[in-house]
Amino acid sequence: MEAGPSAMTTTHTSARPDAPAAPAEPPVDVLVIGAGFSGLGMLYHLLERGFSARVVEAGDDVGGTWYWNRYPGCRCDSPTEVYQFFFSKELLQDWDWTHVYPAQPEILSYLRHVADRFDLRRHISLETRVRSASFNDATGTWRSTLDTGEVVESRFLVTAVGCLSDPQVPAYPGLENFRGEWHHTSRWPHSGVDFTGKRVGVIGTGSSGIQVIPEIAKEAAHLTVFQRTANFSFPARNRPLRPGEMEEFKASYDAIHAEIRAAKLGQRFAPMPGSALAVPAEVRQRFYEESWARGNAVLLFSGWEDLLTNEEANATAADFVRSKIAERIDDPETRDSLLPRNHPLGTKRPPLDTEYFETFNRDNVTLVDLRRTPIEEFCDGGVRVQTGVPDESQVHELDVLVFATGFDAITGPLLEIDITGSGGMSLREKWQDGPLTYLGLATAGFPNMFTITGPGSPAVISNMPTAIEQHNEWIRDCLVYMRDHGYQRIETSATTEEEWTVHVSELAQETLLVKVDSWYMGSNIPGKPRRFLSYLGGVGTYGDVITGVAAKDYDGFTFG
Ligand code: N01
Repeated sequence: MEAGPSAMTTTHTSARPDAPAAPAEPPVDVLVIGAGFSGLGMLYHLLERGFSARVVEAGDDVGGTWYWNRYPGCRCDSPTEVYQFFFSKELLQDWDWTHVYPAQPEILSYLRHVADRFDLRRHISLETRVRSASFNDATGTWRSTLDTGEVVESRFLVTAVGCLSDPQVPAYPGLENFRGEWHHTSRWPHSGVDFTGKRVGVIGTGSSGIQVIPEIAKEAAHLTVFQRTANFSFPARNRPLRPGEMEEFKASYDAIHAEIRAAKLGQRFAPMPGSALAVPAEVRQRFYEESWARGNAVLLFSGWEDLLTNEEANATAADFVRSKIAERIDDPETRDSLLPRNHPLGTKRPPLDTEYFETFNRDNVTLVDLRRTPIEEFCDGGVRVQTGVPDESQVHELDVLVFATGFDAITGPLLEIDITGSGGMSLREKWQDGPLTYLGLATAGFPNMFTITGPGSPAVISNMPTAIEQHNEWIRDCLVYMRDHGYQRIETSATTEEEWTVHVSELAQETLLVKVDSWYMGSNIPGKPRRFLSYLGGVGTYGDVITGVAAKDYDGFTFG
């Protein structure tokens, strides 16, 4: 085991859930909510710099996204050499990945290994949720109430709650009447689900649906896929790493790290300058063919920079991808429903797949196109859909129903916690028309609170661990700066966060992403303000911005 960070004092008191107790002991420096990539990395950095820290995690183990999402087929779609922590050279050298895109159990093992190797677990309370957190102006501390009834007082509150951790089940009536079992992909039973001989329905064809559908089809007696929006998907072309490949990565990690920190997507992809329309059609076609053969969304991520800003340019790539998808599907009617036509390529998060479209060529798989036959209700036997004939409906009989219906992204997990800032201001009320943040890291009126991968940061538009490490390091350095200067309190202002939020919005308005409904826009959640939630300037540029803020004595923040 590598020498772990030194043990720090943590403090807590017990209280009855109905009686908000006052903590008796001095506050812990930092309370971190969540023990996924963000929380584990944050904890490592805090302990390493001598802060006391406590992490509270709802799951019964660490892992975050990779703890909760255990559905068959679940795997990462960032290449393995970039999807990991870079904070420890020893960790990078010791850990061997097996595949270009590792499966969920492997990534979970990695995160468990990180927790053990750096002796992080003794600072983590598992199976515990933070119900509420409120800032006390008199003491300048946060007081957080856990679902155990315990109250934890901390000088700083850091949310590491993930961007896609608040799963959503559609509100069609009648789910309580369904006789079979149902599961959300993000709350998958640890014991697995046996589909053998069963009639299974999957609702949703985003990244999760596109991964789980081929796996269920191999096992179920019959699989019915309920599709509302046909999706562009790219073949992952996943494979085991070749002999010597891991050694090559290990020898190049410094260069890989520098590359992804400077890159727009935090990945080893870089868009080409110029317009897709400025080159001859044959040149475009050749590039698209070569990219397609490489797998992943290379065509989009390494393609011309106007693919996501110019509809005509985008159409050249979208037409190409549609033609490739069409080749993979035998039945003309099914093909017609599976071809994405209602949004430009890349405006919804592009999934990677393994044999997704080919799955619909199987005899035991049926596609239900919800644009033609919408869901009416869930019923005891399964899912009732309209048929297109007035007053006529049809029930798809099912034994198991799987919801791959996504998340209340980015703001959902934050607003699930009842967070109250200075003067009793509620975060839910403050953000009711949409989130306001400075750099996606802080929000005015909530002193000493940092939001890892919060709204207004690149996060979901990038390789998540790259974005997470940017935030982990920035927060660590900020706390060290405060300690060195004897500062107790940090906060941003309403003017500063307004300027940043407008900037984030202006960048988004230049793209096609704001024109479609997606979870990026919050439009998958009824009633959620429709607003692009992430920073599109890129991880490299964003890194320069937040480093520049720190270099100017945390420009945009005030200390007390
Ligand atoms: O969720 P989604 P997800 N009736 O929101 C449909 C990451 N991720 O869990 O498009 C019927 O993308 C909805 O239809 P529509 C990744 O960032 C990563 O798949 O809204 N259908 C859509 O088809 C990803 O983007 C990985 O019309 C309904 C689907 O459900 C993000 O997580 C793997 C419906 C939801 O798709 C979320 O992906 C998995 C309704 N009422 C996830 N409501 C990897 O890295 C929703 N749908 C590999």
